[in-house]
Amino acid sequence: MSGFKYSYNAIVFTGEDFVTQVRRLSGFGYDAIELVGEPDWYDLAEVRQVTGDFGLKVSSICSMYTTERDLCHPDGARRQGAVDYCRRIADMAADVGAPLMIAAPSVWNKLTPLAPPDQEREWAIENLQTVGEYAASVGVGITIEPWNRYETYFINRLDQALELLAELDLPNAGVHGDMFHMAIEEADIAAAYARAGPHLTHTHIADSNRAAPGTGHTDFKPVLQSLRDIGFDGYLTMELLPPTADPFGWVKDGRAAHFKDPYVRQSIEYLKALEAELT
Ligand code: LER
Ligand code: MN
Repeated sequence: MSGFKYSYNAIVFTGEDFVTQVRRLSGFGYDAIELVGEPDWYDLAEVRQVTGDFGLKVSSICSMYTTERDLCHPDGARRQGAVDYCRRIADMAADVGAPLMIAAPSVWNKLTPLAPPDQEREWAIENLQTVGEYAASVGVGITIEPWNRYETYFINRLDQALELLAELDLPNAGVHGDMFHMAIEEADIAAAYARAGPHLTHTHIADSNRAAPGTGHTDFKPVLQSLRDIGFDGYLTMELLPPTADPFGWVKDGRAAHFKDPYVRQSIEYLKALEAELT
């Protein structure tokens, strides 16, 4: 059995030059970087060049679902804007050789529906289908990410994401389990991953406090064992964020400095040590 592949979400590196980001991840033994789904933040030719130089891959694009990008908004123009945004992200992924883009059926901080929930669900399915077909046409997969109840009213657990997936006709689609959300919403993270089985195509890894593995109260060993047992061959992607509703503020003013070298190093060392103990 080959080892896990490790990636790191670059959101906490925002503002840093790209070479520094890639050099750090490569230096600490990562296989890949997850880019922020803001195509205008990157020079994609530079991304290809620098990742190639350092032997790093782009694992995925973490789409950013702001209120303007709601696939199930009652305003048709807004829904179309969201589809257009997702198409740009699929193109971005294809341009940098990333196999996956993250898809969320609704947007961050939408805690109650703006239209009858069944109607919003229908729009979400219709538009995920459109986005997924486009992504397939450029060789990219989509992976559906549930968020906890304080970030969305819609899809909070992996079983709900699997139900949504079953309503799509997309061979390139799967589900994505973010351990921070799962620590809030799932009864048992390892069991939820096991139930997703071959449909699990991506993970966001974090401890219960959304900090580096080993700093909170999540028990990682059974979770990693579960991923090993289902033959998960996607990326273990750290998505670590500061303990605040204003993560970008912390990143900007330097309060998130420990999410760079210290957490980049601690995360992979902690997980690789546990990985070595798996059966
Ligand atoms: C994105 O990957 C995520 O997990 C959400 O919490 C974004 O707000
Ligand atoms: Mn996430």
